[in-house]
Amino acid sequence: MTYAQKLSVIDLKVEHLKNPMAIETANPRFSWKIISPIKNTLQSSYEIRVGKNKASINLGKDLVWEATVSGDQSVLIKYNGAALHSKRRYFWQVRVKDNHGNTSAWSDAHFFQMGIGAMDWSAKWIKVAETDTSARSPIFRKEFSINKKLKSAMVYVTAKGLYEARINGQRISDTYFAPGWTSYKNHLQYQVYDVTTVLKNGINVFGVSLGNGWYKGRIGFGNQHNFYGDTRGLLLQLLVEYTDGTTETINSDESWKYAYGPIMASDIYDGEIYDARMEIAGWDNIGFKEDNKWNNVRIMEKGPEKLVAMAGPPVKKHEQFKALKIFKTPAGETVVDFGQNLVGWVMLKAKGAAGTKITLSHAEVLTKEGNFYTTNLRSAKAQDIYILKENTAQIFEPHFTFQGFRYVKIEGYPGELTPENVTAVALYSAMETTGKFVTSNALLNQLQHNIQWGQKGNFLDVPTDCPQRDERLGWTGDAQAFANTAAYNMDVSGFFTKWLKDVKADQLPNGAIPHVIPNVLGANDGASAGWADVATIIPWDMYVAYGDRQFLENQYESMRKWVDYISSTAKNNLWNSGFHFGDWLFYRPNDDNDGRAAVTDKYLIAQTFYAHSTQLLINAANVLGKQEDVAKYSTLLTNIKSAFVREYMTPTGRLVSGTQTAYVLALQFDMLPEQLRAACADRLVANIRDYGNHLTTGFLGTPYLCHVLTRFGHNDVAYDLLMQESYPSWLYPVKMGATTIWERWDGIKPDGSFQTPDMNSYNHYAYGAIGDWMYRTIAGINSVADNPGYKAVVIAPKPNGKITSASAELETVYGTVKSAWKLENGLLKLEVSIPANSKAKVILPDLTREIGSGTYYFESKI
Ligand code: RAM
Repeated sequence: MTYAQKLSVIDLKVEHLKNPMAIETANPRFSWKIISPIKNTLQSSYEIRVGKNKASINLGKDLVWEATVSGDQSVLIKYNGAALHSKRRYFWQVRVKDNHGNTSAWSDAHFFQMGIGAMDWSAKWIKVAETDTSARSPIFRKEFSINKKLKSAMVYVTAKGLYEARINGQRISDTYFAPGWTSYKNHLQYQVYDVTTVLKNGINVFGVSLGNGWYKGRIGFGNQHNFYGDTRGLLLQLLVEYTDGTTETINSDESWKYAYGPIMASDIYDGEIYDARMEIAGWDNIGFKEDNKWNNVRIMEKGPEKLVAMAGPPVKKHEQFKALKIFKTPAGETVVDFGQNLVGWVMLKAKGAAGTKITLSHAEVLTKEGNFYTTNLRSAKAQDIYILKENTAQIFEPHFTFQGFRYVKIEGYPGELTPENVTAVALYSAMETTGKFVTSNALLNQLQHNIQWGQKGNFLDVPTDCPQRDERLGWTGDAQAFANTAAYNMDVSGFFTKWLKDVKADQLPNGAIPHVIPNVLGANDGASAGWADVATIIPWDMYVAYGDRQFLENQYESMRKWVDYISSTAKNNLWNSGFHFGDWLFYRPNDDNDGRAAVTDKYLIAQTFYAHSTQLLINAANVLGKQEDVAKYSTLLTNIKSAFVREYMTPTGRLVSGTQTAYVLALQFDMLPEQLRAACADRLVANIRDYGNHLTTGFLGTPYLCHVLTRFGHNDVAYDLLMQESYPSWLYPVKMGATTIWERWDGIKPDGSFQTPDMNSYNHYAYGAIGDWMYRTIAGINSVADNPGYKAVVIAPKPNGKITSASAELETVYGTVKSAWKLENGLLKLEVSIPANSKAKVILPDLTREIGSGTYYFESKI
């Protein structure tokens, strides 16, 4: 929480990003936050100026846009000045007036840089001369001179595969896994790095290595390689501006040289082999003469892909973990425990005789006997191998692979392995942490921790189902289930802006949406209910969380095509055909004599998602003012619901599948006649009680389960489920020592044995979707769809005696929203903070208040 002495403007962003380096739109949008020591503060007007020079912007000189606008809009204001030029950096600042008559100082100047236009690429794609079949990483090299005083130097770079770019022996950025994973055949991202302070006067050198990555490496099922292409390539353009006004361009072209470096093999699933004996000393620095023996590169044909600016946050290194314990397992293996299931890699320090081979294998769990267990990684080797050169201490880390692990088995380490020699590093997309959630219950706090780590581990450039086995794909069902929770924990606006472009790009011409995005499973796989509905669900969720209409504008056609696709396959308004995953991984006990398995009819599920997607399309059409579509799809929605009632419900409101998921989806999506809903909710409760207060839901029912219970007056049952510690429940894995969310409710069974290794990930965020209910209902922080992005907040905590306090903070686009309560002497005591330029409605059991910004305290009967 930021406290202010006086009215000020902070956190300036352009297109959700701080000082972005490559803006693609002609009218970028500006956002800022306002802080004020006075309650009920609203912006009454703003002044904005955008100029070419940082030094003169304060003087109001060299401006391209200057505007004074009344009103309280402070988020996503569209640029409306002179045409912006590609590659150019612009500076901007704002000051605001408030409703109390105060004026802030001008904010610090921030910048944004325009991307490089398609016509401005003069670099050529380069590749190795031979057929690109070597597992080794090629390294490319080029010297160039800087002979005048530099004003600025920007490198634009991308690759087919993954690249690591260096200048004069140093990595040019702390971004990893660039250019990121997109639907490469449609669009390929480039990155921009400011190297003005890196370049020296005189000779400089580029050194770039390439890895297979998602582009050419193993991806998807069935040992599939070369999915996007069989040849790695590099495209690099350095644009230099001198202080005398002249410019120069250094391009990847036929003058570059290449060789093969010490990365002997590298693959996302299998890991990396690095042979230090193959290092070429000085290859990426000046003064290296042996490149006269290197090969000349070949020029590569440009592909069909469009080069686009990076839309989401880059992958970076984050937390580091020291070894908690180094021990010998009963099987006699040396294993390091880092105490946290995480995604990234291990940095290893080693020194030994040349040729010493050290193997690092990764695992998420140990067997009940305490042995190292990798069967659930299936065919992913997930192994990093380092081969030492003569006796010098070296620090190793992989380049083009990542692993999901808590434990690392180390073989062949020379000498004694001590904690100083091994450090685990987490890597994930650099999203700002926005949510904090703490209660009086330690297990619940661990659950929140596990949800956050499930997110960190699976938000590595695309939202994946799991980060460790031979899969790691952008499963759409998982992503839609978790998106709301994700938007509480971290700022995922940029992350999903990027990924939704791929949803749109990989949507099939008939409107079906593949199971995974980017789609590497083939064009026939598509349109599973609850998976494909990602097309409507995430754009809407992001609109509500960030108040950004562009999520709807950009995706509207894709949303509409998806709903039209369902309609085209439906008969009499029933979506009852095609393949569906159904309520994936629902409760399915082994001994099923009494019909305890909670199997929900897949077409019943499909019908509810047909309605849900149609409703979201109507919502989007309303926001965008498409009244014809509102009318058209509202009629469709009525028909979908009638068809549901006809086909799946008895006249008294019993559903053909009497499962929790069936009742949850029917109630959540308003499928049932109003007068029957309460009775249906009672049936849901009876079912839960019958299972001894256990949930039986899978991927599709789980996200809505507690929401439905709370909405229909059974908040106590929602808490019973949440606080349940025995299988199946959210806290069961916590009790079993989980540090992330598991794919299955019983990934480890009560007797310590494992579920089937065919599909048993210990880092799978889908069931973490309960986080949304925890923020919304326990802490009570809600965005309002008709005033989205927390411009209006509803604070409505619904406590329950099972926990005595809860506190959450959410960094919204307006600033920090806080809701913290405790139960004391039979009273609910609540502290609420609302950021300036926002407002809230506080709803407690015995009071309702409208408040403006500021901090407030309330007491209410429980
Ligand atoms: C498996 C994973 C994934 C799920 C699909 C249907 O690959 O469990 O999370 O979405 O199946």
